Parts: sequence; structure tokens; C-alpha cells
Amino acid sequence: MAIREIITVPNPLLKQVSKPVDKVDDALRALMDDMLETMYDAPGIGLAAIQIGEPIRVIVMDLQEKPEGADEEAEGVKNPRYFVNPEIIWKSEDTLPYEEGCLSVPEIYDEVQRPAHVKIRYLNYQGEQVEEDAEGLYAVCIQHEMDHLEGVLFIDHLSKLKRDRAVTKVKKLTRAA
Ligand code: K2U
Ligand code: ZN
Repeated sequence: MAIREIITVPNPLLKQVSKPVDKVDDALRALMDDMLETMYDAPGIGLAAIQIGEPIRVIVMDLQEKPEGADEEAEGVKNPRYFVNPEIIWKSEDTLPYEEGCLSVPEIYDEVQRPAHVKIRYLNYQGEQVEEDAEGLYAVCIQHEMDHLEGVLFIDHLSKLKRDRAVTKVKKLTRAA
């Protein structure tokens, strides 16, 4: 397994539409293992393959949710999820706001409205087809990652002024780093 570099705005690769995967094989599973290790190291709770420069329709996620009644500083329970060629097959009318961030737009956070409930279809780590409901943070995260597969960032849902300010701030941050 390897930790890969996460590309950040204004890298034009992030605007690319990712291509479907032909086969879920050992090579793809090795890439998904690298994506998961990279996501944990960032740290984050989701990562799309394009964020490490691979323009293919693959997402990894681990919401690391705390068990019921656990205290604040308790560690979230690891529950890695893998999504190959994911599709959103239904979206609720009602939407929910959520303060989003993105590993490719570091230190920028802003509110985005998204459908509160979605139904998704994807291939899992073994290449089996799965259909699942997603609500709450799961729904927010999968829609955020599915945007990445279309070359869309969460700042693209904001005003032009906010978007331009975010890109300028990240340019300064990454130049200084
Ligand atoms: O795509 C990414 O950069 C991963 C995001 C996923 C995400 C964005 C917004 C809302 C939910 C998930 C990163 O994990 S951002 C870090 C983060 C961590 C915990 C909760 C929300 C965001
Ligand atoms: Zn993101």
C-alpha cells in the first residue's frame, strides 16, 4: 500500500470527467487500497480517484462513525467502503445544508445544499453489484465524491466570488507550503 499525493485546485485534472472501470481486478483493488490509506492519512472520510490523479470512476469512503452513546473523544469505528462505477438512481426532493470541505480545496469550508436522501448502485470491492440507500453524512459524502467523478468541486456550487476567493487562498497556501 502507498500514500499518494492529493492534487489541489487549480490543477485542471480535477475538472476532468472520470471514465468507467472495465473490470474489478487485483490491480484496481490495489489502487483502492492506496486510496483508502491516502484518505486515512489526510485525514478525510471520502476520496475520489481523480484526487490522486487517476481519472476513473472509483470512490473510497469511511465515515468512521462513533458507536451509540460513545463519548466525544472516542475513536470512530473503521468501516471502509469501496464504490466502482457508482450511479445515483434516485434523489429525494427535500434537501439538507451541510458545511463541506474538500481535500483538494484545503482549508476552505462552506455550506452546500444537497438532496437529503439518495439511492445508489455500484460495484463493491469484489465486483458485486450493490444497491443501497444513503442518508445523513453518507448521502452528503457520496454526492460530494460523485461530483468529483464529473469534474465538479463543492466550490462550484458556491457564488463566483466565493469560488474565486477559495482558489486564490489555496494558491497562496500551496505556494507557501
Ligand atoms: O472529497 C474529499 O475531499 C473528501 C472530503 C469528503 C467530504 C466532504 C464534505 C462533506 C463530507 C465529506 C473530506 O473528507 S473533507 C474532510 C471532512 C471530514 C469529516 C467530515 C466532513 C469533511
Ligand atoms: Zn472533495
